Amino acid sequence: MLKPVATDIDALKILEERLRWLSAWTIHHANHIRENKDGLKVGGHQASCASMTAIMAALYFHALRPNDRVAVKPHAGPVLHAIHYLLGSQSREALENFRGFGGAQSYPSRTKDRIPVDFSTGSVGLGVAITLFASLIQDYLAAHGWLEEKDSGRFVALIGDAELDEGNIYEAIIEGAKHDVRNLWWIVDYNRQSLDATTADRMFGRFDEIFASCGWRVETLKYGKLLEAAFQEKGGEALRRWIDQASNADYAALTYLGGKAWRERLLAEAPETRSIADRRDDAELQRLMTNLAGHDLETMIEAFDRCDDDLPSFFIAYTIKGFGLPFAGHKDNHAGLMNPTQLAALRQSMGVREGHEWEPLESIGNNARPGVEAVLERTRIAREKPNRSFGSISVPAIAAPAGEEQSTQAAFGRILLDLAKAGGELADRIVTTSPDVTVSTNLGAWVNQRGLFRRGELHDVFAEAKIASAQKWSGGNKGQHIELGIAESNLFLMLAAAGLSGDLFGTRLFPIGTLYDPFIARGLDSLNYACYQDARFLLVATPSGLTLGPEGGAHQSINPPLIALGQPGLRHYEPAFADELAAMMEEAFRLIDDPKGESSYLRLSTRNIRQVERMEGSWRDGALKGGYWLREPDPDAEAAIVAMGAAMPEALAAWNELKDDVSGLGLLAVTSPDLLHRGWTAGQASRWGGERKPSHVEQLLSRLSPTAGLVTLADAAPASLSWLGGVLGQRVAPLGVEKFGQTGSLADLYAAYRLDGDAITEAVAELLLPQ
Ligand SMILES: Cc1ncc(C[n+]2csc(CCOP(=O)(O)OP(=O)(O)O)c2C)c(N)n1
Ligand SMILES: [Mg+2]
Repeated sequence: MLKPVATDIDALKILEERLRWLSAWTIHHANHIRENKDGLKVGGHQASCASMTAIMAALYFHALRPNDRVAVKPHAGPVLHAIHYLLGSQSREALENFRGFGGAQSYPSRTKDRIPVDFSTGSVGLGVAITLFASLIQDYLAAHGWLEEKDSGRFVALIGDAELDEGNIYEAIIEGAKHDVRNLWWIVDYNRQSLDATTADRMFGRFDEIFASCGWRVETLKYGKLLEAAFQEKGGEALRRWIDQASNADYAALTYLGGKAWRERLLAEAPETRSIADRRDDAELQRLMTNLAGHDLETMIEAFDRCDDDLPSFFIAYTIKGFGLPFAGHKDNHAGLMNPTQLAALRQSMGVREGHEWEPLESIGNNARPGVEAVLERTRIAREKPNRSFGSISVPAIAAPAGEEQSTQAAFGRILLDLAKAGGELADRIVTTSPDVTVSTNLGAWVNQRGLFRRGELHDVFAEAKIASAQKWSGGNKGQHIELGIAESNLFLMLAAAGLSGDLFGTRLFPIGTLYDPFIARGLDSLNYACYQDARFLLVATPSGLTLGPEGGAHQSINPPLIALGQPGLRHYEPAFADELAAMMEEAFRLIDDPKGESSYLRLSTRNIRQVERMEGSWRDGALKGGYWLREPDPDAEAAIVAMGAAMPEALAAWNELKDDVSGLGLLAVTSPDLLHRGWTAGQASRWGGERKPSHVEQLLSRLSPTAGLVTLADAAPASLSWLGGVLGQRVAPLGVEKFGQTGSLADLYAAYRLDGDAITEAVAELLLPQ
């Protein structure tokens, strides 16, 4: 462990003030000085920044080590930019263009910002929790010999107090406790203000208990040094008592009102504090009463230095929202912006000359400068964005499992089993994870081969007692499956963290997460969050749709293909056959390790399907692009059946039934509405660029007559495929599921929801009727 360095407190205080100035000025500049071309409010959060500048100064300029990684509270983004500006790694141009196109992003962004951002933030709560999963991934890499213990770092989350209302935080700490998580620092900017108002007093003391009961060290940092000293004066105990019983709203309001108001209130409610108040003028009293620990650099540094071990630590740093700004403590200050007069007053009070607002070390006198520069020099965080690690692992060809009849879910399990047995670099880099549905999503055979991951040994008590079971449940340091509790948000955050392993640790993993398709919705924002920061993984959602028959409506997914259609960074594939699945898995692995790749989502089913015979291999290319003609149409055919995934047997049966009556009838197998749609829009865009490139879907559909009718069929929302009519203006009869499912045999359900042969026949007939 590296020892904490001694830091010059005076220099830190100067840097803290610089951060408060630069963050406020960056936001002010974007709102009041930069030309506003469209009249849109630009916005920014000066109060949320000022609340954290001391915490961040102590952290970045003192406590952080080179391998530590931080998720910054979204609304403190400008403070992070100011830190890098002082370190020389952020440009003035980017700050001048804060919240503008190509400028510093409003909330720290891994992909869009030019400074190194360890974790993107924005949707509150998620940035907090991902640090926990990243720490688990660090342990995983260390246990597998890909990371030396000495190169490991701490994972830090800077948290707004209202962020603590997000449930995903508690799901995460429960999971962390199970895995004995370590090397975590979660630091709460406890200003007791949210967006709308001040926060509930009733939570006082509760957060501490929750974290402590999950095994965390809790550091409650309430008073700064000035207050601690005042408590030693005559009446000091009364002052402490009064502060401790003050409500959040009262404290905030008095902060806003200032010294005179503090004096009146203290004298009225705690007359013993008179001598403390009398000895200070209004400005000094305001300074004293707002000297909470989160604004006191010494207190923060001592706390950080104290926690120099790997125990997960929860710091509650009391702060004032808008500290040092004219709207400090005002309940409406969340999005509040200083007006030009207020900004000018702040500028003058900080000794910043007009016209010199952007100078990094403006207002720092010659005596102080060397100390400040030395602190900046010694700061140990990375200045440059690290290279992303891609292209290091070769992905072998993946063969389809044999079997005349199989489900895509079973084939998925089989492919992983084959990989596990065959071994090789890809197999060794795969890490699987599942929220308590490992066995029921067919990961069991893989886990039997590769074991569960645990720091330390996990004994399979049942196996040791010789109780027969198909599933081994033992593990240890070398295991490759991380079992999660039933919290889908945690699954996605784990995939996000594992999917960033190449970026965070320089070692690429191939994460595969499984869950039931309908429960994607449970963790949707976390999934979006994972994609937003370009984490790479394979999501396998199974079973899906009505094909679960007897499981009933609560488990039959309807809309995930639509979710996937609208989700950037995630490629949806829905195979009908095992050979398609094998091709898609190979492609998904390749995409994980490709700089221009993305994550993939496979929507699978437990329905056993008779496999088709392939005469030649051209289907594969089409399947990876989103679709291919499973039964070729005649040129200019007037009708085609278009089907996806598990509904393929009905489509094939209907095609056989109708092919003699409907001349040239084709059957289009759609393997990815997502890719077809993307290709279509990209084709449109290329047209505006002057070069006309017909997309894959246009090429497929132009095999039919322009007046042809399409019967689309999906065990999912019909809108997944109905849009195909818009590509060339062909008519569509969309079949699919639009109402909640229920229990029943597949035949019953397909009849009731009109996905069966009769429905297809009727739809084809209707399309062929003269218009
Ligand atoms: C999931 C989500 N819901 C709502 C918001 C909108 N929002 C942004 S900040 C905020 C309040 C944050 O308060 P707090 O966490 O206490 O931060 P601070 O007081 O430090 O600004 C809200 C509701 C969001 N960014 N993310
Ligand atoms: Mg707050």
